[in-house]
Amino acid sequence: MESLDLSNPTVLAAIAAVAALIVVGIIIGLVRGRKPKELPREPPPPPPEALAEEHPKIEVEARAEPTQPIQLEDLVPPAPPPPAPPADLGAFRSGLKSTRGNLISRLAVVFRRDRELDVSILDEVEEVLITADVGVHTTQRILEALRTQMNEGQLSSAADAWEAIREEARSILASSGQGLAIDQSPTVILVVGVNGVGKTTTIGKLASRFDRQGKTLLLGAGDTFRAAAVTQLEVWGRRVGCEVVKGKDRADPGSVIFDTIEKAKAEGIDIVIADTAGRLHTKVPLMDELTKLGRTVEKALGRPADHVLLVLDATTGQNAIQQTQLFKDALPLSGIVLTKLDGTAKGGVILGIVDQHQVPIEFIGVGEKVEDLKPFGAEAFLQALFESPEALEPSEDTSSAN
Ligand SMILES: Nc1nc2c(ncn2[C@@H]2O[C@H](COP(=O)(O)OP(=O)(O)OP(=O)(O)O)[C@@H](O)[C@H]2O)c(=O)[nH]1
Ligand SMILES: [Mg+2]
Repeated sequence: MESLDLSNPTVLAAIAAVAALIVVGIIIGLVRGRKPKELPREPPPPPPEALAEEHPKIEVEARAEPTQPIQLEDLVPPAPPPPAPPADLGAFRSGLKSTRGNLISRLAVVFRRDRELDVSILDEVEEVLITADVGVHTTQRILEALRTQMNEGQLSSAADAWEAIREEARSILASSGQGLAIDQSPTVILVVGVNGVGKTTTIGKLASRFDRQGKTLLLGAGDTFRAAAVTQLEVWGRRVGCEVVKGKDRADPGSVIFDTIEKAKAEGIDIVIADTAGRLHTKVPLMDELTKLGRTVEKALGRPADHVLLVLDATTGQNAIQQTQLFKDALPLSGIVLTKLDGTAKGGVILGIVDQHQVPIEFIGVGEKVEDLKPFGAEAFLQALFESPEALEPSEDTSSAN
């Protein structure tokens, strides 16, 4: 075997190349054989849903071979729309403007923001509620609720006490504003109340409301005390386009209402609304006459009147609470219409009437125009009356207006 000529540069270069190859091979072997060092790992990519939450615009791809890209809306239910403001809130706001000045603004002064809550505040609340015609009975109920919650440590701020009063009002009014069921043909509505409270006007406004709902109507001129009362009802009848049944001058109201119901039955009329007198020309007390009228309706209809609406004038304040008692003793009242809330500061009387007599408010009158009769809505009433946060700001004018 021929020996290598180490002086030959070609041979030397070949040996160097082989040696270099061997060294590289050894290094690679060493590196592969070593346990790999733990390197900090990148976090796994977030699931598509998480990406979608961070970036709502990103379309989420389904993992398993989607045919259609899934939209975010498919995964996240849409947010509920904000609650709509109660119907007729504007009318309640303007109708209760003076009451807010009398009741709420004065309460706001009692509950001024920086004031410490202690039992001495109750005397001031009592004075405001009483003078705002809420009535003794209901004032005591509200004070009792405040006292109990204070003693139990549930009220820590003026805003809490404010909310407690509002809650008590809400619970008093819970049964009001359910609406009049019109599910009999004819449905008979008897309208009662002392003279001048707005009975005939309310009948006209109600008739117009039902007419717009497509109901057929017949009005009964049961107030035979004044000839003008019949004429007034006839004017409304013409305006609405419905007939009015009337008797002779000073006729027996019962006979007029009997005839009205008979006619409505014969003609398939949807609704009978009967007017009544607020005072009488006979020696018979009004309440006895009304009780008798209730029996007459029952005789003609085969059942008691479907609705007996007591009309009360809000400007009479406490008197309205007493009137409710008198009429309640004469007839089973199904609801109250509180008129003339516009321009009176005595709207707080609503709470007293409903709380003391457990008769619901069904409509309020906030003006003389036909559209000024509004179905009572407890939420609209509370919102318009207790509107916050400005309701908590003491009002400049806290004088009691009427
Ligand atoms: N401002 C205002 N006035 C009203 C409202 N409701 C009725 N009135 C007015 O009150 C007055 C008396 O209304 P009427 O409907 O005649 O009262 P009534 O109870 O039928 O009276 P009598 O037939 O005498 O018993 C009228 O001038 C009406 O326009 C109301 O909600 N607001
Ligand atoms: Mg009248």
